[in-house]
Amino acid sequence: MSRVEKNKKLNNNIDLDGSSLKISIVVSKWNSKITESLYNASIQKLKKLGVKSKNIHRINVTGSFELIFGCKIANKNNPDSIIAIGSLIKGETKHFDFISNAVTNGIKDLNIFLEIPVIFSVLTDNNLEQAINRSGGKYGNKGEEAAIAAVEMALLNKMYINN
Ligand code: DLZ
Repeated sequence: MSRVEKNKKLNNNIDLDGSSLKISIVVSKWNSKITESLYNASIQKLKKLGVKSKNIHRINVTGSFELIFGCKIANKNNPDSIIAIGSLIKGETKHFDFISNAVTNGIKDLNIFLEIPVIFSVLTDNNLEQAINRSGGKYGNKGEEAAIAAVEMALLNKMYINN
């Protein structure tokens, strides 16, 4: 199949076949009820897309701020993509803003400097209810979207490396 044909399929989300992929997932332990829901949805979706259990590796980190370094550790295992999962919930101090900005920028930097995609699956919510709604509640589960992005971007990357 030509690159153009492959790209067309990818753009239409057809045949997202993850069976050849190795994916790392870095999970923050802060607000673990939320991050575990995101993780479980990601895993389920990755498996539906054909990623083999033996090719999915998990690393736990202390909080969302540590996701950046966690991704650097995960990268040593040579994955095809990395999913960073965290949940930041606004408190009464400015910590939320500092950490949200740092994590967003840190993961952006990883996408610039690493040779593989790092998927941003960090919820930034005003309260717990909003976080629940986006991790399996009325707005679905963002972990699933992260899994699709991880497979799609890894395949896109491989397509260009291999051709
Ligand atoms: C300190 C902190 C605070 C206040 N809130 C959160 C949060 O809502 N979500 C999260 O993932 N982590 C939080 N943390 C912890 C920081 O991410 C980090 O683990 C610590 O500042 C130690 O570097």
